[in-house]
Amino acid sequence: MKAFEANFDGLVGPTHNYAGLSFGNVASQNNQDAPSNPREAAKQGLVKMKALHDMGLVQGVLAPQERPDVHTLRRLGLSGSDADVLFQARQQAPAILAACCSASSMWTANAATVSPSADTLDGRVHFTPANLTNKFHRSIEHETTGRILQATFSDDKHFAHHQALPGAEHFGDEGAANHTRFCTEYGEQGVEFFVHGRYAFDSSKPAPQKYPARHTFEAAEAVARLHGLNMGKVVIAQQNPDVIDQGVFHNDVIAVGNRNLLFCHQEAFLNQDEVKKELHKRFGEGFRVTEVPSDKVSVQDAVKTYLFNSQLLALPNGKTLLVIPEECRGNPRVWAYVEELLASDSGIDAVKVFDLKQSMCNGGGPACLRLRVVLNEAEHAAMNQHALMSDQLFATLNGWVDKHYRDRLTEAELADPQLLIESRTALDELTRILNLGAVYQFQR
Ligand code: SUG
Repeated sequence: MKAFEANFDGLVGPTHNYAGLSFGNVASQNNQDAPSNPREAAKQGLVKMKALHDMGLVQGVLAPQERPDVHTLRRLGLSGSDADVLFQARQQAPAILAACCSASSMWTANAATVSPSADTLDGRVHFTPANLTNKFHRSIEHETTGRILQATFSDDKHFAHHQALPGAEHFGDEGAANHTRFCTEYGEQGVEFFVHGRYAFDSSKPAPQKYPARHTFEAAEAVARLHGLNMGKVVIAQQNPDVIDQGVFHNDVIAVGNRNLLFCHQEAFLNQDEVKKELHKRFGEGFRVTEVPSDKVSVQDAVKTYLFNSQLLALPNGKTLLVIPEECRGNPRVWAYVEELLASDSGIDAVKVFDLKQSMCNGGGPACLRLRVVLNEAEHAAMNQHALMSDQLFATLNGWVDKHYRDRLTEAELADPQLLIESRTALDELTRILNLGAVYQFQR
């Protein structure tokens, strides 16, 4: 049966702000306290989704989360009315309040790991929401993420949903940001490639010194087991600890792959030659690697421009498109390299640039904003059709953003009880637009 890759982008939530929450993510730290523009952020994301839809690709939308998360604040001992909880949090625990207001679920590359039905033992598409344990503001996403994924892919004949891994740092799991699937045809068995930052149960192995390694080897192995993957078609590799220390907090900041192509930086992996050999061996004939040398694009430039946080897309005509952020065009070395890619036999045929500045300032590029789900025609027909991008949905969501979103938000305003009311009103309406049912705690 014909299969293809669908992209599910996270819709930016109404509380999008810059709180400097992600140690090890250089952009997040550098933009702490800058005012944000949630309306513009949401619209920049919608423009990308609509453009991909217009190219003939299957594009979906995943709803944002309920923020401020007063339920978590209550678990942490803040009490009274919702307004009281916010007020007290601002007085007593402003950093925790900021964490409970983050719109970070927009980066759906971290929502889950997804294995297509062609790779799994029971022939279903498997989803494991990522526990995101390394960052408190992200560790509170997975329950609602799981509900949104179930509401989007609800037919258990086709879709299997797992619980997130145990929420201890030993099983730190950052989801698809550290997972790539290679294949010849989407509907045939592929090679699943998991990348981790450290070993939790083996301290003899190398690890970064300055910034945290968020994802463990043990988490990667556990997800491969849960999904019923054929271990002969799985490669698990370690990220180069030195690049984590330079701000590569997820593998998708330094490598991207699709079909038979891995596009990566020369310094992406520990023992890179071995990793490439292993991928060639498991994939068989036709695997190729386009490796970018450090003297053309430094790790620093990769982190600044997010060249590798790109989407490698198979267009309906079979050509490969690279979707990159505007920051790449603004950097002469990176842009010269992109031009070289297009002029050479790189496996990349075309490039499209998007302005995603609102997300980029928090360290989220085009690839962070999307979760890839390979679907065959039957699975595509079985999923929630209301979550699929269309001319109509694009117009509806733009109108919805105009109606509910602010065009400026600062950290000082996060405790404004009106923001909570605005956010819940917007999300309540969104669940009807996307036909999700009661996925939020305030609706249950
Ligand atoms: O987890 N930033 C996100 C960015 C995630 C990018 N995703 C991928 N590479 N796939 C993170 O670090 C910053 C929020 C703040 O500082 O306000 C933040 O959470």
